[in-house]
Amino acid sequence: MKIATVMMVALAATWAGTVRAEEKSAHGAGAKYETSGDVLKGAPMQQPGAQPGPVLTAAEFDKAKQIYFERCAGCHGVLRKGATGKPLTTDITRERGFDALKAFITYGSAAGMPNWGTSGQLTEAEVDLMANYLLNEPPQPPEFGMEQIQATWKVLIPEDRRPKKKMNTLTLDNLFSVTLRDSGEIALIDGATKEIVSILKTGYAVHISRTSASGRYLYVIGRDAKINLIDLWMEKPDTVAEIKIGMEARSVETSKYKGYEDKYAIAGAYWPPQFVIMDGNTLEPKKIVSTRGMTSDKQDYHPEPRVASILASHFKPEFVVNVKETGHILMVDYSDIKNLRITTIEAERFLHDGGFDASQRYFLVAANARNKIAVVDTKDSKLVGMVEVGSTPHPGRGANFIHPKFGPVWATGHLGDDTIAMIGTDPKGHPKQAWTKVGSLTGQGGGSLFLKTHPKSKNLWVDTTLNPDLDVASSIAVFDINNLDKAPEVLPIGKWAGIKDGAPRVVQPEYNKAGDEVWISVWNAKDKVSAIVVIDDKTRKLKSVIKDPRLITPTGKFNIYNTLHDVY
Ligand code: DHE
Repeated sequence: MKIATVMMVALAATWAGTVRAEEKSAHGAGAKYETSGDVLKGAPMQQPGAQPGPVLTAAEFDKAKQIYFERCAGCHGVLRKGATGKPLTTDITRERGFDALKAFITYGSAAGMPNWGTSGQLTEAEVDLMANYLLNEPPQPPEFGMEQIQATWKVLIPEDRRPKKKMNTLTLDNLFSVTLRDSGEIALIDGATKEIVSILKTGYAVHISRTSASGRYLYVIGRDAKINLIDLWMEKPDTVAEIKIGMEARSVETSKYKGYEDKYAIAGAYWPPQFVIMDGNTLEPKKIVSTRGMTSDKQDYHPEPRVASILASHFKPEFVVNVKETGHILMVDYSDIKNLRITTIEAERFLHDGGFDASQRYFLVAANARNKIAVVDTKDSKLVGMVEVGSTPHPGRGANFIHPKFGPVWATGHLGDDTIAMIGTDPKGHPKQAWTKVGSLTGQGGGSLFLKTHPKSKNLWVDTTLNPDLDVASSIAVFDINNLDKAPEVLPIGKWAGIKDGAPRVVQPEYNKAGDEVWISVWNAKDKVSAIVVIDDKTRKLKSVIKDPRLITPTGKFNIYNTLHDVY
């Protein structure tokens, strides 16, 4: 366990290294985790003109650009100004020189740089090419302003031609929107029958689904920043509007405050660094806000601060927008978007994912590369806590439950170690514990991405999707909330799925509406069989396995009711 944990610390820093070389070459599921800039590799970018760096032919430039956006941009940034990886601007690379860069790319570093050369993932010629590429100025992908966004906007079914009431017999509250990552689709699956209701074409590798406040509309966003607005009231739910809000994106949300239900949608982009507010019913783009600016700590300019998670406040007409590289949490007041008011909260750099506490007043978000959780009071729009946790926290939206001793807590797992940190969230009833780490559970290992519970459940489910040991990655740990000292039960979900071929990993537990079933994805490579395994929450026994040739690379699953009401 110890060795595996130490390995994880180094590997998680790269967010990709958890995958063994042979799985990488077979395009195993875990190989997909690192932010790749995959979409940007094909974007038109001018090769910077004459400069002191080595001359690259157009073909060499194109190849190096592709490698850079597939393998390096996620950590070092599109413009190489640095993110979780070190900056690689030419003032630095030219000072270091070709030989040092070549050695660095070949052998990697203890700080988390993968050994691209010695692992065989890049040939020696490719390593040379990349060292030369880094000695040249970085090319810049195009901007994506209102003109470009408008040009992608389509209302396929105008509002006056949409149904006035629900036209199908689906139980929408218990419908699941499932990301089919590598087929560019989502599946809508009925929670009771476990049958696929329909498969809808979407953007490239949808990241998340979110539900409008009325429960009628579903918003899904692809990595290529394409949003589909899906009307669940139609006889056969389908896309009624679509738009692209940038070139790379991960987050979408919708206004939930009383009086603003379904009124606005918001999406955040990785490139260009911006968020866009849209009409909730048509996706008509209304306002683009750039996130370029100063970092919260050193107050240095950052040219590409990506927009990570976005949540909708239940206490004010505000969106909570987390800006990764600057470490600012923006409380964006949508009550008057012509005179937009934004409260900028200084939090911590490398904000990523997070969710509300059980009262839905406090928002907890991971500053993952800083091993911290920032806590914002969404009623007062203020930072109220900064909690040191384990190595590279990754909560998804986290899990809320009642700790037998410390009362209400919110928990996160970690990529870099085997712990699950519990943070007190009850400033009134348990003021001493509020916004402190009250305890830590020991899970199966590092590489955890998501954990989940439900107000009606006594179980806490923790995945270990990116653990290097495939047995660990394909099983899930279940803790008894009433007896947290007890070791977790480990359920071999991958085995229960009965998949013989490939290296399937288990990812993202999600409850049904009643809180008595847990749905878990068994995520295999694109050309292999994947599945969703449904477990009875009370007995922890297998209830059903959803398998279908159309279920290609299922990852995130979003129960309509739980997503809408922030139940987790
Ligand atoms: Fe995610 C949430 C970014 C890789 C599955 N992911 C998020 C959020 C962000 C993010 C910013 C929060 C959105 C929100 O709440 O508004 N994810 C990134 C990356 O940058 C990263 C590391 C690399 C990349 O290139 O995308 C990455 N994510 C992955 C995966 O490889 C996963 C496991 C599979 C997949 O489908 O791509 C994955 N991410 C998810 C899921 C959520 C998510 C399922 C939503 C969890 C939830 O319960 O809300």
